[in-house]
Amino acid sequence: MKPNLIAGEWRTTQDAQANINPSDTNDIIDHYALSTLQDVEDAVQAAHVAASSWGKSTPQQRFDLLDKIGTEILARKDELGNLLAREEGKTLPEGIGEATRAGHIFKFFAGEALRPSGEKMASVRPGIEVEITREPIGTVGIITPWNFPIAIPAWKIAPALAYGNTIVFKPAELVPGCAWALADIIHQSGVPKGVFNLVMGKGTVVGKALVAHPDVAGISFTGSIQTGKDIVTACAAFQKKVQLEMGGKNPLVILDDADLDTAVACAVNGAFFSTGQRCTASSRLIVSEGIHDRFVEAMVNKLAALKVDDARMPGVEMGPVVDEAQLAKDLHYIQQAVREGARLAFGGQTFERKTPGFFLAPTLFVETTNEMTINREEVFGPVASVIRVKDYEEALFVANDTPFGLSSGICTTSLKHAHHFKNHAKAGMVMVNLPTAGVDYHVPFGGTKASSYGAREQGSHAKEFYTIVKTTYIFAG
Ligand code: UN1
Repeated sequence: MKPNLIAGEWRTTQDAQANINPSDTNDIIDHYALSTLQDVEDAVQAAHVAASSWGKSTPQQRFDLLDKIGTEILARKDELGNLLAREEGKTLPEGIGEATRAGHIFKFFAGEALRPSGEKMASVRPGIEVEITREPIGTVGIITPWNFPIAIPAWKIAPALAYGNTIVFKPAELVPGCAWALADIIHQSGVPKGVFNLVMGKGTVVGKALVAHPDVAGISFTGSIQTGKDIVTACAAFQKKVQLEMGGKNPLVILDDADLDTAVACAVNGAFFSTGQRCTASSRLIVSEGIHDRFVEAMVNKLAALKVDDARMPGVEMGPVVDEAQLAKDLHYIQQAVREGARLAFGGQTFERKTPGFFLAPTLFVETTNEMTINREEVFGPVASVIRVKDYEEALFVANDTPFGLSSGICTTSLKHAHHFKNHAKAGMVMVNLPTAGVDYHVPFGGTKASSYGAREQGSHAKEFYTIVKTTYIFAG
């Protein structure tokens, strides 16, 4: 059994959970600790005790730790990428790419640790000086989803450490493998006892206890909308800082003047890479009528040629769905779309491969309206739908007509439309001639409306959540 990391020690639990490969359900990667409330309590206590000394650690100490972790992740990116592909079902290149991203994130925040920011100014009163500095918030609970098993933990853990916080990390139950490997790297890199704790297990046990614990000062969560809503309500009652990243129903607008190859490449990548299991996935393809038929034909040809199989097989372009429950959810949405009158242009069915896995064909609907359930709710699978529109104005209206606001894309060669879209898209991120998914690691990430809540993640903006401002007045005589 792979144990928890609590107060600098590896601790097993009585119960364990199996980590199953979604490309081959006969392949059990390992068993991982399944924590009790006592484990959470011990981890929070350890983090709480460690908070004062880590909060006063020097920028050099933090730089050295984060830099070492980043170096180790990058040195082991192939192995970590392989583990990621095996437990989550991303293709091997995607898995290695994600591990590389995690390494870069630690390197970025190593640099950030050396850049503590502050201001000093005169008071409005004579003889007084004012200083504005930032302090760590204390112990943070980090709760992460299954779809980015190493990058999302990295982009929460690295800034938490860089800005002087201690951590209790609860990874998604479906992907404890990468979380454990990352914890092992952090431990071996010399993180002081109690500064970083790993507590694996169920959201209903571990997550819930972290949210309610009085010694946890903040929660950073990425995951489903319902859980996010529950967390924000609970955090408000405890006056905790909270940062949420949740769903998306991201539009990709394709105008008549778009370069067709670019549009198809953006749509295939955005909607189907990582098996569409990204909150930034391009699930609504909003296509103007002059290019509509050519676009749909090119998409269908592309999807027919897409190689879907075991995530680690060479040349595979799309791996399986993550598990049986997610597959059932995807199929439910597909059936509902058909019932509501959407026309299936490609896919819609599961299929068999050599190994028993959760394989679903890339699925494209056409003749859909923005009111259909398939265009309102997040599927989180390899399913996209085309919405035909008259012109740019209608496209912009439909793009913004959603409860979500994470990422919004447009394919066009018109500077006028690209510029207007950039200024009027109601989303936290805008992509021009790029897929809605796939972001850099050194700039802020986050959305508007139902997609996000609280301060932005990533880049130097991450300090807004992981620090609190102190204003000091000094009477200098
Ligand atoms: C990306 O598109 O590169 O859960 C990142 C998600 C997002 C991360 C997307 N939080 O899909």
